[in-house]
Amino acid sequence: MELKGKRVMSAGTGISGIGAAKLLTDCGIETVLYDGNDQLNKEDIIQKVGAPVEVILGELTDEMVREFDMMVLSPGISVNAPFVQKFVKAGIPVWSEIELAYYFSKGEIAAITGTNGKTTTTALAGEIASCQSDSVFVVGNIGIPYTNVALDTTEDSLIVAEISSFQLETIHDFCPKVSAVLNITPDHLDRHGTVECYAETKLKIAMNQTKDQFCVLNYDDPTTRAMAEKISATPVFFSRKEILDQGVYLDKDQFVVSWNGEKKVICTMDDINLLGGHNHENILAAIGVTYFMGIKPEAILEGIRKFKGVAHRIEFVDEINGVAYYNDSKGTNPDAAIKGIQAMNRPTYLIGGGYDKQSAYDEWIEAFDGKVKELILLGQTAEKIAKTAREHGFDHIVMVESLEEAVDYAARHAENGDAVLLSPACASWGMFKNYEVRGDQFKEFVHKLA
Ligand code: UMA
Repeated sequence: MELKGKRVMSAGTGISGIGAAKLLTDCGIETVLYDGNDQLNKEDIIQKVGAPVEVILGELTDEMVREFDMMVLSPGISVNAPFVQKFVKAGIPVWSEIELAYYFSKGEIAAITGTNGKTTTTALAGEIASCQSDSVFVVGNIGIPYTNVALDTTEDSLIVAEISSFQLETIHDFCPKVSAVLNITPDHLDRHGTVECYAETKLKIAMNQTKDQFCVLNYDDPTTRAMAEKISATPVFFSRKEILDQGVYLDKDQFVVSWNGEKKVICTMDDINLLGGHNHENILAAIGVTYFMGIKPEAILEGIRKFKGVAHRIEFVDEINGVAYYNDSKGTNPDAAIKGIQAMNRPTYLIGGGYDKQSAYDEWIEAFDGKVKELILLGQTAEKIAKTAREHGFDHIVMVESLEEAVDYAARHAENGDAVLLSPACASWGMFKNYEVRGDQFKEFVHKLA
């Protein structure tokens, strides 16, 4: 589709909507920014774009909708939102901001999705790619809209993108050289309805790929393993439990690539800085992604040695009076939070709760494994989590109104040798702008204690 001469709406005025509007205006395309929130300030929005764009806030009439040739959708807005459905019904194309960035960008793409580990895997794959190429862009759900860099890419660029299910809902031609689906556990069910529908949306990452392209899949996860049957790309399995004839695997302390009869040891446990089985999976996946992007084994090893992890993911904050504080604000669903509590090796004051994504918390509570001294709950899901915890026989529960109160409570009660872990098992929305703000505030409160 030719975009020149079209009138395009960029829906949402978060970083994605602004990024998309900037890209469109930079390309000389008539752009209108839209947000359903009529309390926003138009001047502030225009200033963020840095170019004169029209801004519409609040209700959209059918008449207004008909004036557009296309809409670019921010990930935070569901394709089922009533105003988006007006576009769909009118036959006006709706593009994910990822699709828009893809349309304008050059170079080769590695696109990584999955329920958990995608930020760590993306950041690591980016670090590795940077050891071989001077033109690497790490973008997407990780926090840098792909649209922000699309015009800076060249034929030689490597784009490493973390892609969420939200961003995949409205892709059309988006086609990475290497895609990856790391794992699937229930998440975002408030938006996707069922886990089957959520998994199907995730698999769209490979829908345009062909045999000469690759899709990296977790062999140990039955859902992603079965995906190999449904794709046209060449599947590349990774496993930390089994030795694979063809794929990437952990053999005792060695990370190995085995492909077409050739075996290469990429690195050993001594080379890595990330702890926990889930991180071994992330490393295997990042090796698979970068190896099939054409990165040389020496550069993969160098990147793995350099990489120290990402913020908000079981991030050590400080030790105060013998109590260790960890920020796992990225633990935005029960499965991610399970990894958080599993990584603790001390009695733990666990801070949880937040926005309700209709998750079940049973497995998270079961994973406490006698380690949780007290569960400190806040937010919309506090009552639901408390009820589930009691059903599982856990009743050391404290309810608080704010994150600051949670940190204060934990600091007053924790003893030398304990840990305090923020790992909410819930999204931050409603109380915080995003998980980064929640994690930053947690760190600020902890630093104040010191
Ligand atoms: N809005 C409407 N109508 C609606 C709903 C929302 O107009 O019906 C407006 C809101 O008023 C708001 C905007 O749309 O102004 C929402 O924008 P957004 O939520 O897409 O936020 P962005 O700042 O653009 O951030 C998005 C991702 N956010 C979400 O997917 C919710 C960021 O992922 C991502 O980093 C960023 O794009 C860059 O790609 C965050 C996230 O929580 C980290 N992701 C989820 C996750 O990791 O679990 C998927």
